[in-house]
Amino acid sequence: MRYRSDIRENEITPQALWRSRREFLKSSLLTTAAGLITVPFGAWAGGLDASPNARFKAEDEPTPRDKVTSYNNFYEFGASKEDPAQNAGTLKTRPWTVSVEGEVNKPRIFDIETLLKLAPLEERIYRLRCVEGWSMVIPWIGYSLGEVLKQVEPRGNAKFVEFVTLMDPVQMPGQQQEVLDWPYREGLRLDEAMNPLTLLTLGLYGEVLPNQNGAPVRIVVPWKYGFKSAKSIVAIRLVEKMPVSSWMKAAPREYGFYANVNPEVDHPRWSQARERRIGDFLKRPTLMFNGYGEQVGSLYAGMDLTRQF
Ligand SMILES: Nc1nc2c(c(=O)[nH]1)N[C@H]1C(S)=C(S)[C@@H](COP(=O)(O)O)O[C@H]1N2
Ligand SMILES: [Mo]
Repeated sequence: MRYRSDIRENEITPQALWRSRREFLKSSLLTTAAGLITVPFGAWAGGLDASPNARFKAEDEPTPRDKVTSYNNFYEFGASKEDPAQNAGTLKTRPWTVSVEGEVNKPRIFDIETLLKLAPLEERIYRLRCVEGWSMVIPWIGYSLGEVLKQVEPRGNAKFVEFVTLMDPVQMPGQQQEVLDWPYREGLRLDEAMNPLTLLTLGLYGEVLPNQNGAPVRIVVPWKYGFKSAKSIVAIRLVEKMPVSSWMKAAPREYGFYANVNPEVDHPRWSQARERRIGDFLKRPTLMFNGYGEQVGSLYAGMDLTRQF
């Protein structure tokens, strides 16, 4: 077997490395007696050991890694898709803490190193659907957000969870422009946040998150439009009242709190019936709840999804 340090930088692309690593994981699954396996990639700076979770694996072909890391929305680093990859180098991801606070019995500030070890890291291949009409398929690394929430013991009156991105106009020069009400804020209902699909995300394609994808820690909510998946978060607040997200504040008619992917409810400026998978030529139909209806449809029983968009 070959270790990262045996392979010369120019020999293989990161994507090929991810593939060979996946093959390696498969073969060790067959040969390891213990259920848990440790992959000896510690020498690989930036590498993360994660076991693929087959329960959360979109069958779609993953979007090439270079697209995932070069076509981004991250307004803190500029408004065009190329800006974050070019500008996010100013973000300092160590040291980093996430304060989990509010209506909880045991508020706690988690160091990023603690978060990396809080629960076994899983690889989950999720579809990501942006409200602008494009989508990707991304092999994320992380674990269910519920693992963190149960540690702080939410109180009975906690009904919503608010996510807050770092506020630092020097590291995040986009915050010097009043594009949004900074810091970027998003939110979920507590039952949505506790749904196992909601991922506390620390990496992608076998490595720690690149800055442009929300390093060192972000949320990924795959049945909602991409803007719900807040990047580079420093706080998770359990609250009684529905938080007002940055996008709701900027344009309440366009961005609702729920933002569930729904091909039947159009955005005022964009039809949501179809989407372009990055890399594809033709558009494909958008799926209700981005295809995750079986896991999350019951959360919205009885709700009028045209009004609570
Ligand atoms: N803090 C912050 N988080 C953010 C955004 C942003 O501008 N700032 N953009 C959102 C949008 S619109 C999308 S589509 C996804 C894109 O995630 P990706 O670049 O990792 O694909 O991030 C979301 N999270
Ligand atoms: Mo988006």
